This record gives sequence, structure tokens and C-alpha cells, in this order.
Amino acid sequence: MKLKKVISTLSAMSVLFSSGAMIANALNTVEVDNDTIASGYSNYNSGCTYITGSTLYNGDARISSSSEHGEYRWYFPNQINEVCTKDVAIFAYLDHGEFTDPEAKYYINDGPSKYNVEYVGSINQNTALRGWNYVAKNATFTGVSLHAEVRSSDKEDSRMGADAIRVTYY
Ligand SMILES: [Ca+2]
Repeated sequence: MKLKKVISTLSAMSVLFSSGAMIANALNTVEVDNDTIASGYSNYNSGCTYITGSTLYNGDARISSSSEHGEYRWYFPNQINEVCTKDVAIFAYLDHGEFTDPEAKYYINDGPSKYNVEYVGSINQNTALRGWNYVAKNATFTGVSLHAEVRSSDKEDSRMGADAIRVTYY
């Protein structure tokens, strides 16, 4: 294989990986959107306002105030039981001009209490792609998992957005 071909193959692989398209042997993928009355999701938020807009996933999202700490929990429709160490990857749907948190932090529930959470990674929402973004993956010990969570970094003049989220165990 010529060097040029190798390089183009490698860069294609890195594009696939960074976009999150390469999730080999995915065991379980959960996608959850916001807590509209019609959605059936019993999500939780603290310090987040409900907004609507045409670029948002299903036309809605939550956003934190720039002067207040914001948190948002997406509850899964079914409890995930992966009682061993698993890699978990988080993807976030972000497409709104006011999602500007430079370090929105994502967590995964990994125990019976809602306070059992493990940090997975962060993303700069201000420079994120429009649409689905790969946030991070991490090896977690998942006993039972009922939700994913995002917390604002509380950096000055920034607002954390919470739209749809996708969590993949593999
Ligand atoms: Ca939404």
C-alpha cells in the first residue's frame, strides 16, 4: 500500500472515530431527548430554562442561565444493567447559538442512587459541531444505570445547553 493511501485511510478512520460512527460491538445504546409533557421522559433539571427552536432536536432543549449553576439529568426509559467494567461513550446533540459553555461536563449514573455518578468527559459547546457531537468515552464500572447528566462549568458569560443525548455501552 502506498503511503498516500495509508494516510488517507488513517484520516478516514480518525474522522469516523471522532464522529462517533465507529462503535464496534455496541451492547446497548440509549437515546433520550428533553422533558416535554408529550415526551414521556421524566428528566430532571436544576437552573435550566425550557426553550424551543427549529434547530433543536425535536424542537426543544434546556439551557442554563449565565448567572446560575445548571444541571440536567436524562432518565433512561429502562434501567441498564451492565454489572462489569464497560466503556461508555456519550454523544450530545448541540445546535443552538446560545449554547456557549466552554467546558460542559458529562456524567453517567453507575449505582443505585441518583448521586452515584462517574465523570465521562467534557465538551466545548461554543465550538461544537452543529448536530451530534462525540463528547468522550470512559471505562466505568456500571452496576445499574438510570441516567446521564450534564453540569455547567459556571464559566463567566456562558450558558450550558442540554438537548438530546446518546449513551453507548460497548
Ligand atoms: Ca430536544
